Amino acid sequence: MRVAIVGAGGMGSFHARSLAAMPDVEIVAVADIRLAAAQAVVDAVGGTASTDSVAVAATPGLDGLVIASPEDTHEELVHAAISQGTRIMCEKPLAVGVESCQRIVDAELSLGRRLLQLGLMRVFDPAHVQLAAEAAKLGDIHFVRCVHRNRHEQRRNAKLILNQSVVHDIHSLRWLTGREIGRVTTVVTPNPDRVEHLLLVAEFEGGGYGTVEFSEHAFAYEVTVEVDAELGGVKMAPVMRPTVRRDGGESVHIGTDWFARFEEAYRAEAALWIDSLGGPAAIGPSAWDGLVAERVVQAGLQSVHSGQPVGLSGLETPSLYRVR
Ligand code: ISE
Repeated sequence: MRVAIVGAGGMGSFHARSLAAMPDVEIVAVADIRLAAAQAVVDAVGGTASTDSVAVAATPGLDGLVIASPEDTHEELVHAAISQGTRIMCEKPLAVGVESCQRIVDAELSLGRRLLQLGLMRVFDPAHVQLAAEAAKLGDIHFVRCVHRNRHEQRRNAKLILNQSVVHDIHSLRWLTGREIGRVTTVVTPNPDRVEHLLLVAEFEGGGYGTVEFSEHAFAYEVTVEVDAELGGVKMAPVMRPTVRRDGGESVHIGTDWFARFEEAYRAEAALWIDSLGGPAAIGPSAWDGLVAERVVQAGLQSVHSGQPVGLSGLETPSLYRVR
């Protein structure tokens, strides 16, 4: 499989290394606006370094393209790859703005084929998968609580936090319940330009609530989910970590970055993608999931600014996207 990677930051270089370790995968190009970053990845995995991401995305004859560049570049890169019929693994968010996401969905709809797998990789995380399997046995889901703690140094605004981080939890809410979100209320502290904490309350179509509690500068990186359902509830299993006993104390190191926490999920996600390249169409989280999540993100943002709940009009899922 001839694969190119656009974006040589943390995520792009992680994907490049795990893909290069798979049998039958050849990394043919790595693009980044910083040539040195692209070259550093090429030095580790092979291929050619470039600063022209769009040209790399539009390379004829690729089996797959990984898009791990900043989100405002995604739309152009996705269309460049789609124009060549190239399969795509695109990091979340799909794109910024509902219209951009809609144009990507429209491009797949007019092809009549899914080419894109979206990086909403919680669905590959063993702890999430176990939780989903148990929740599915407990009847109607009434409530889902997602807690997402980051340990970021930088200060992000509400738009970036919703698009880059909370988008994962929005997908978890939809995936776990199989329901769409009909109304969103979001509050932040201390203010939308510099968020420390964000609380998003989602009301599902057909009943039930979900919450996302997000913290930007927490003590560690931590993602957990709890579900309450008709017959009981499920709490996500704690990640297995050793308890270290030393100097009269016991401690568990939780860690501060998502690569370590979700390493297995990222690898499973990439393995599924490579496997799917031998089949007729992309599987896993889709461009449609990206569009729906972006609608919730934008509604959430509107709510942050208006202080009011924001309703989302119902959408009919096109048949191309009905099987997940
Ligand atoms: C980061 O970009 C990720 O994708 C992580 O999964 C997420 O938990 C984190 O909040 C984001 O900043």
